[in-house]
Amino acid sequence: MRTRMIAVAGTMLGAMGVLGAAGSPATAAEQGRDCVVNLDTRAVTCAATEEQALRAAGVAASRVIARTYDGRNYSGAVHTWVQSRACTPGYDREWQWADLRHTSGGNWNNRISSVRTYQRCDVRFYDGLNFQGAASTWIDASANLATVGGGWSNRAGSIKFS
Ligand SMILES: [Ca+2]
Repeated sequence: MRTRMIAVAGTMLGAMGVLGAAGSPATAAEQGRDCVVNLDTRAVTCAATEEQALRAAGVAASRVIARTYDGRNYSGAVHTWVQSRACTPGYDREWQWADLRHTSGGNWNNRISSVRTYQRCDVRFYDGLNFQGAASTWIDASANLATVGGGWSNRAGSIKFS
């Protein structure tokens, strides 16, 4: 059994929703297309390139546990998911993101087309927000999510990491 606790996504997303409404959504796109999502703090930092976003976030590249891409073959805009620890070998859900509409890098619901994982982590996608609807298998990497069982290109609304 794992003892690690995950963030209470519902509460955090509620707070994020308020922030998003109060802030200027337009600035997210202006900040850049590539975003670093810190699963510890739930902070999202966007910049013109991933390297710049990591630097702006103050996060080492060694902390990356997954990258999700807009395009096939690990191309296009990227979300870089970072955490302070590696994943454990078993599958449950060590971290999660309940609503891909809220990543500060624009609306990423139904947009991810390829994915890579690191640090012993895999990802599981859910069709709907808040882990509703169909779920994918646990995925280590896929250059074309359309080929993953059931077809997962431009489909995920929420993600779990384990
Ligand atoms: Ca969906």
